[in-house]
Amino acid sequence: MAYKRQIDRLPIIPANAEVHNVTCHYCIVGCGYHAYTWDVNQEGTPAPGGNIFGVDLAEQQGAETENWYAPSMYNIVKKDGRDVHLVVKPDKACSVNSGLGSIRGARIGETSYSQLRGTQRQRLTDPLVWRYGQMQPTSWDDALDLVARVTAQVIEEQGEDGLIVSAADHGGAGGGYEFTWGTGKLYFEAMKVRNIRIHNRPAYNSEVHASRDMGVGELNNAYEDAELADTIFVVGANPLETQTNYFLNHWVPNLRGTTIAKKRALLAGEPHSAARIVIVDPRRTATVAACEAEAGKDNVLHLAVKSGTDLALLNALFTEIADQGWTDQAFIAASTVGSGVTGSPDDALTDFGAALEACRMSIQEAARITGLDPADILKAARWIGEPKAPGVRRRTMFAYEKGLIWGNDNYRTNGALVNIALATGNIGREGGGCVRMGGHQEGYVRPSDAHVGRPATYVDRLLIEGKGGAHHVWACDHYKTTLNALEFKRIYKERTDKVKDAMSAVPYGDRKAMVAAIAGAIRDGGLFVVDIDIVPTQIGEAAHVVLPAATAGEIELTSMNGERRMRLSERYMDPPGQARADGLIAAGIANNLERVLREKGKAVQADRFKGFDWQRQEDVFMDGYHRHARGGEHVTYDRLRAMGTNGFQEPAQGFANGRIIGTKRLYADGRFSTPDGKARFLKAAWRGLEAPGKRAQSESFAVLVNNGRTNHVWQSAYLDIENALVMDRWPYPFLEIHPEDMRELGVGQGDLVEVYNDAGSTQAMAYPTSSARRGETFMLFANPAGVQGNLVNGEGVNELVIPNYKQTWANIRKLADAPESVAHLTFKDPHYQNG
Ligand code: MGD
Ligand code: F3S
Repeated sequence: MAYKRQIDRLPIIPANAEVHNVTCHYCIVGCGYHAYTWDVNQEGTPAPGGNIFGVDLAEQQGAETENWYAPSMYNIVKKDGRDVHLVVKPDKACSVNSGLGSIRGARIGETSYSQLRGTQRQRLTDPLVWRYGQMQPTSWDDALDLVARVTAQVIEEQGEDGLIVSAADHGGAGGGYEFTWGTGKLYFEAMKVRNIRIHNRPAYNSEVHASRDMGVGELNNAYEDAELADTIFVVGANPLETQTNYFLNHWVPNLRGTTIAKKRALLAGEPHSAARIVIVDPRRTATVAACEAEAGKDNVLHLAVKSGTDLALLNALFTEIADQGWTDQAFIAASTVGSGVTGSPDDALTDFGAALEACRMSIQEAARITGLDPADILKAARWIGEPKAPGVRRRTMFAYEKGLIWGNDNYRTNGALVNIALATGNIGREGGGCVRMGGHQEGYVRPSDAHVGRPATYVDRLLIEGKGGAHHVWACDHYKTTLNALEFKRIYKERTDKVKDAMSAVPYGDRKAMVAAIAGAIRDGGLFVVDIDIVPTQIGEAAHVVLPAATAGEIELTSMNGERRMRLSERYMDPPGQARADGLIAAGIANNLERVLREKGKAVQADRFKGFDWQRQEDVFMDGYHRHARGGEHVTYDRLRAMGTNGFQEPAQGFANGRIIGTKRLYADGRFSTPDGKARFLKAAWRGLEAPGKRAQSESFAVLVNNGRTNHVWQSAYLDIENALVMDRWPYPFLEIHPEDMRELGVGQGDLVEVYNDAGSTQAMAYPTSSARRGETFMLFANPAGVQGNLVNGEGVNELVIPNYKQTWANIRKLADAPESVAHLTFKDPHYQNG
């Protein structure tokens, strides 16, 4: 049966409920919410004085009323040890979402830990250690002592390169600036760890190196720019499903023409109309369908490129725009480097003319490579660059995400898009910007990572090769989110089992013998793993110590969204059991390392672990962000609290009249993030499928396995696996296939299929999709019940170790008829339709 919440009555929020500022901890957009808590034995009344809304709830409320909440926003949780009602509800006054929720954020309430209502009961509550053949709960002191002793032993035997670290670098649910500062101070200041990687990729690197090298930080505009743009040009992103309220609250009004009055007021003296949009994506997405419905088909151009050929398209657009004279010569002269300046060893970073020559591509050639109609490429060039009236430049906003970032030739393709934005003078200007759409919120402040080097170490390969002795894993699950995932898992299990077996052979209480046994197993190729997470993960099953972290709502934390909007998300409930903030866990590891090193007589080494005497999140923030972030000196918790759900846009410029003064858009003064303030263009010639093995795979296997996100599911489904709504809809990762391809394969809707190639195999559930192109499938990524990364060969990375997931080819065979767990599913086209 399809999912039902079975709730017939919800309590009214009383007038005296406590109100807390909350930033949705899921995606980059960072919608503003309020959390309301009040004693479990109380409830409000319909009378205006008896409820938080101050209205008579006995009367019918208007269609757009704020005076309600949904069952998914509700729970009963613990606060300061007492049971309280909890409602987490979108805030209409937040400029990001204006009261909109998403299918993810509007469930923050029901995805909270509740012993009374049984939600998220899988949360980790106590430190766990491998003891007598299983994971057993223990105290923080016991667990941290073991972590410190084994880590110190590994460093003694192998140096700091023997310690491998996987650490998230995000805000939101990942723990915010406090998380990155805590872990950063531990691994980059007290230690100089080089073998470190980030949560979603196998090395410690930027996903947008090219844009940064060119002097263009990747989050450079304001969400308002999507309302002011004449054209939005978006590559490899599906914002309706992945940045939902940014799309609904800022793009759609512009596409509908409802922001014209705002445009007139802000951009006087220019003609204005509803925006046009160009979407570059090999498949027809929910975003394409929604744009057509909202803007009308004539204002939407879907460029369904052949997978991985964006660079050819972008270079042809750059060439056409330049040849037509649609470039902004004044901007190029004032804000970009002149000829002869390079700034990169291979001359790739350069001036406009040299870059244009290197990138030059004809429309015909691009049409051949991309499979597009030449007339559509010309149309896109016009929509981007053609002046909207004589002498009045078109305002074009450029956006991209994983279809580009996790696609073919990341560095050059990223640079090729920035080339067009710079050439048309569209960065630092209202209605412009060249931005990644982003994933999760950001919250990065760490000591210098310069020692990591470039290219950074391919950490997952090191682990597969048997290198390293200890692995600290912070909020990552490589089993679901790496490439070459089957092989990774096989070797990782083998190595960690060696340590488990050694541990099982000595009494746990004999610490000396235990550390010696672990060290012996490591010398024999074993790996000792400490997993720090909020929930049990698949990689966590291999761990020897598991440390329970607290998450948003349970601790105070700060983060910024896709327009650099920083907020303080306040604590409104208790963490489960003994769970602690990540920053404080990092401090615990540091304090224990200091103690153990002193015991070993290594005073100089021990001294490096001083300075972790934090008691609260705010201490971590003041030590990290306040002292080290650009403009951080103006920012404190109290000031942020006063700025509510709107916060300010980073970097902070000052503090006046009780408000932090922010920065609406970067580069508005025409100066970029380079030593001389001038942006660079990039020589980015097309070179086919760049990552090793991709071309051969494309020629040897029958179907493209394009892959990515869907609206319901958040990341690797780490909270969703215990959420009935999501699991009811997607018990298995879907594989969208054209119905004719299904017929030829003998596969019916909901059947389980094996997808396999030279790198590995995985499984998915067939979902007939008539808008899919023949031979091109789309699989839900990073799913616990079928890992797409199993199909991506280990060499499938660019020269800076950014994985190429999107270009994957494989064969398909049927495994089983649709199981009972999918019998209730609808297989209708999920896209919203015209008319
Ligand atoms: P994806 O689905 O990974 O999401 O946000 P997006 O990048 O929007 O990929 C986007 C599109 O890339 C897909 O539609 C795919 O068809 C297209 N694509 C594939 N190959 C190519 C190609 O060769 N060229 C082009 N031009 N396009 C291609 C990702 C973002 O989403 C991120 S990074 C995170 S961390 C967040 N995760 C997330 C989530 O898990 N669930 C939901 N619902 N929202 C999320 N928001 C964030
Ligand atoms: Fe949350 Fe808003 Fe994204 S509600 S999931 S931040 S679109």
